[in-house]
Amino acid sequence: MPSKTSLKLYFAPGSSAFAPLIALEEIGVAYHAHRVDLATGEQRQPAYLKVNPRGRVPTLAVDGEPVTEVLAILTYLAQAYPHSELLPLADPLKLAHAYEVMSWFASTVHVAFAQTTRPERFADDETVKAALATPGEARFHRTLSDIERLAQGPGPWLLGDSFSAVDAYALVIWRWAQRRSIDTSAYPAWSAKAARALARPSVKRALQREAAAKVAA
Ligand SMILES: N[C@@H](CCC(=O)N[C@@H](CS)C(=O)NCC(=O)O)C(=O)O
Repeated sequence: MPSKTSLKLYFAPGSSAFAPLIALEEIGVAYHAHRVDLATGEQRQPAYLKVNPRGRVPTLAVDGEPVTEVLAILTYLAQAYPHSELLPLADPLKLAHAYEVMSWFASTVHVAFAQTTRPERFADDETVKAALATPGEARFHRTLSDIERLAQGPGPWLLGDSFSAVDAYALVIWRWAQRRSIDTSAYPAWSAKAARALARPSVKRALQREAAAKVAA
């Protein structure tokens, strides 16, 4: 059914859109990658706001119909392309644990990171914005320790035996930690799982796709 579906991913390099980019590469389906230039504020321009009124990436347009939010996009891809086994769809308890982790990534880890990088989301006053950075950094660090505990679970991947959307989403956070020059060797179990994920051909292709996409392609 979805083989003829047109898929267009609006993304920005280094953003949370990396998770759906990896998912698309895992699936092996044809898609168009449209880079949104966050630095120049393209996400707040009328043309993009028609696609995603919240002015954020990622957005996946499915036959022209936009789906926003990382979690929703990963869910769509996992269900529309079950051969990719991006989520343990047949095991309700395992699936619940996958959502447990991914919704925590979206609601807590991403928000802690944004407190340091996008203080304008939380306050208008410049003093308040500056004051948010230090506790945001501390909260982000605490979430990384939580991911390390998660990574200490059995198996080569975060959900155990199989690579999943959870591993793809965790790589987003891994890159954010590196971007903030955090010493990731402090998280040995997560380091091993992240290195294994980074070695996957799909992840390598996603990185190449990010690097190759031109603004407004
Ligand atoms: N809850 C959203 C968060 C999306 C989000 O915050 N994306 C960031 C990039 S990681 C963004 O678009 N930032 C641009 C901005 O804030 O102007 C999701 O999970 O998709």
